[in-house]
Amino acid sequence: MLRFATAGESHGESLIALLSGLPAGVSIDENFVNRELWRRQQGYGRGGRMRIETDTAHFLSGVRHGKTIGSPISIVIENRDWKNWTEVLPVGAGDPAKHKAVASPRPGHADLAGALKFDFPDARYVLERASARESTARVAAGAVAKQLLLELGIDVASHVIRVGRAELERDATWEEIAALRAKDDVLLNCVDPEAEAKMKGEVDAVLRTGDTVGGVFEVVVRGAPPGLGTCANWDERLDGILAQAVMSLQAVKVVEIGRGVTAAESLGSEVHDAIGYSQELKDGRHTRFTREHNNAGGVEGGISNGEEIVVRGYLKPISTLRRPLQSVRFDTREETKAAYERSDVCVVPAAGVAAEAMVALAVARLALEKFGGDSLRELKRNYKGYLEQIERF
Ligand code: EPS
Repeated sequence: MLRFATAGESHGESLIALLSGLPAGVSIDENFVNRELWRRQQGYGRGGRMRIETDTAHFLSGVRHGKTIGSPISIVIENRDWKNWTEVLPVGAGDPAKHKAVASPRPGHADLAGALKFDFPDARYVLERASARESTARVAAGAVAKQLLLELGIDVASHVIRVGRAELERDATWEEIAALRAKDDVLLNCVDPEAEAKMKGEVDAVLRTGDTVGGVFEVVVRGAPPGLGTCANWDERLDGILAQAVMSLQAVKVVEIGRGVTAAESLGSEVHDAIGYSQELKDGRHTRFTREHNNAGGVEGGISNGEEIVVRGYLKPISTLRRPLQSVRFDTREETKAAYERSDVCVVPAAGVAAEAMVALAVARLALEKFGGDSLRELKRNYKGYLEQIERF
């Protein structure tokens, strides 16, 4: 079973990803992993921290001579900022006078709920782990999962479709979305320059007013076969698994599969994707059954149906505000302004990259469960047999 976990605090020494259950023989390109980490750091509206960090994956185990060997993969990503925090956030007792407490919880962050839960009169320890910095480790693990999926011809990409009130008002093709990954000047990771300029305007407006802005990203999986996930059990349904994977990302408040949100206000005849048939297997498709459109986002009955899997994440605005909201101090119970340390004002493109990682990990897990194999050769043989079966269906 493909499993992964992360550890590490935002301003601790490093972040860690531990990934097990991958077959042996998958080529791992460290440059690919580091490019994914770089992509997560980009975007217009990111804060000062991204100028400090150059996130780089250091593989400790599980990969030898550039290939997985079937043992657990551990990856360390150094926090360069740690050197500025050794005295204020030491592992040992340190000097309490130098500790950097956060006593004015930020509305919207984990500060208050976490302080109450863990019994800290200081939100520092809570925010250290709640921070979206943790998604760095997910992206490293996801980059490994993506390399496995690419061996099966399955690719995952994302783009931004809304920032604040600025929206991409047309559909994007897979080619447009996939091409964004090669860009070295990521602005808002939008396929349409005009829409992207409007999105930038939304970020500029909140930069001026000391506020923050959220938005919507879309993750697309290309090349997935029909049959991942199952209608048999509630906790094995693909849509439920994708929802948890993406909803678990910091600041994501809604996960939509396909056109789920607008489907709620539409008629059945307008929503469902009429079925056709074509003798020819086009564009790397695995089934001859075709669809009029893909409002289902590639998932029906909790099972992938062979169309592109489309998952959208709706992000609330970042909760650290330069013009802070009202709060109450933990120590004196006096009214105060919420704590402010440097922060991002918009992270929608970065969240999209983190969501790609989560979706890749979920799809890789389900593919391994369905096709199995301790080596890539065995997995590919099993996969080929299944594809032949459904292509003949
Ligand atoms: C982040 C690193 C953090 C923030 C951001 C995400 O750096 P710092 O707290 O040192 O400025 O930029 O954190 C949050 C959005 C959050 O809510 O805590 C990163 O690497 O993505």
